[in-house]
Amino acid sequence: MSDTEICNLRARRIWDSRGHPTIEVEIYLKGGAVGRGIAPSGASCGTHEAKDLRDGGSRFGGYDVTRAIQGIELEIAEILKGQDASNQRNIDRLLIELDGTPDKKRLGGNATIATSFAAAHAVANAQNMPLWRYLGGENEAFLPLPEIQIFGGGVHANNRVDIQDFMVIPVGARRFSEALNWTAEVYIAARKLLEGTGKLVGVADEGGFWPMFDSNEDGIRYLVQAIEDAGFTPGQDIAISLDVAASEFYKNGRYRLMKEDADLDSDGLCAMLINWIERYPICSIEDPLAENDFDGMVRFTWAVRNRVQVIGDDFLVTNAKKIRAAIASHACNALLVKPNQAGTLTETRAAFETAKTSNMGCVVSARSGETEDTSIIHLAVGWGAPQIKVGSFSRSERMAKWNEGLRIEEALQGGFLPPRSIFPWR
Ligand code: 2PG
Ligand code: MG
Repeated sequence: MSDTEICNLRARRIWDSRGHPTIEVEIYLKGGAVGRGIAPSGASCGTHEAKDLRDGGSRFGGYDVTRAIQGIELEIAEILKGQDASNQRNIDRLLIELDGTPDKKRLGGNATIATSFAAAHAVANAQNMPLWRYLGGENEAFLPLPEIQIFGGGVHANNRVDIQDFMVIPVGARRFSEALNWTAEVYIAARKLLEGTGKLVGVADEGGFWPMFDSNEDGIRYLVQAIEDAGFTPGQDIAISLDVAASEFYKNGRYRLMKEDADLDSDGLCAMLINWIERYPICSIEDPLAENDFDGMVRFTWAVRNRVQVIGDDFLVTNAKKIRAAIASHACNALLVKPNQAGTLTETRAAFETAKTSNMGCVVSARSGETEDTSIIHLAVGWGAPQIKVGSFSRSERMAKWNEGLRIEEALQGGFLPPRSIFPWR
């Protein structure tokens, strides 16, 4: 082990795609290798996610991370020095025990996830392997099917529309690069379409267009049009996917949609979404109902079963226990995997494996606050996740991940997408 023994650890404040502070951790190994991990951050967060530790106050809008960095340098460094970085399970167990809280609020989930990733990167570097190969071992690797945001809304776009993400999934593509080629055409067509109607305001947090739609449904209509304008058949080549992020507009048991001027109960929102599913080529819906509307999720998933992928994001918060409960009640049929919701790689993997062994769909996901870090695509390839979402098709914190996928595809000399038969929307 001596080559992979941790001899030093450093943390620094760097800046994310929203201009907020975030944490970068470097782990130094005895054999000379170094690994770097960076914490992303969400805006539409689930209540039960691991908590970021932020300083509060007025500096940098309260987002500063000096306390979290101190915790890494004073406490985490102390317990990790001398440990074997290649024993990820042990590294993560030490982090969890040192933090000592159920949601990692003492040291911060941002501190633990950056450290956890840094350990994995350090060992991959020590073994001269790309991270995906280190995480995947000798397993036969494939590329994940991309899910790409075209229009942004919700809290990522000042609530201009209630639905958070209007996305595309190139369901007919055979290779990762082909999926991106098709997406590029749709993104360009969408811009042209919006510019022509004078509806374009700018781009939202994840790089999707930020348009002035008159209704939520307009977002879907424009997306269908953009797919057609780009020369594709909606539903067959490229399907639509929504992240409703419904917790964000759920208050006191009601769903308040500003754009529709509607005040709906759980059944009312389900009916509206099912109506869209019947009229548009929608293959996937994330967080259709609020994180604590468990019965609503069960009813919705039953109603659209075998037709649509129903993803739990805030609903499952990358937590194996919550996933088991959802599986037992058929409350959704796919998991969104966000490592910083769990706070360590080991817990993220446990969530992923729980979903996988129950034949749930799996989408590995970046956050709305990101950096140039590309670990997420390595994780998807290494673990064999069938899908990935990292935001839109612009802004370098997004493109860094897509471009890294192209490099991995080349390294795999084929890099095919998973067989269509594994997706729930067939
Ligand atoms: C989501 C994510 C990423 P955030 O809701 O799925 O799109 O957003 O990181 O703000 O939670
Ligand atoms: Mg989401």
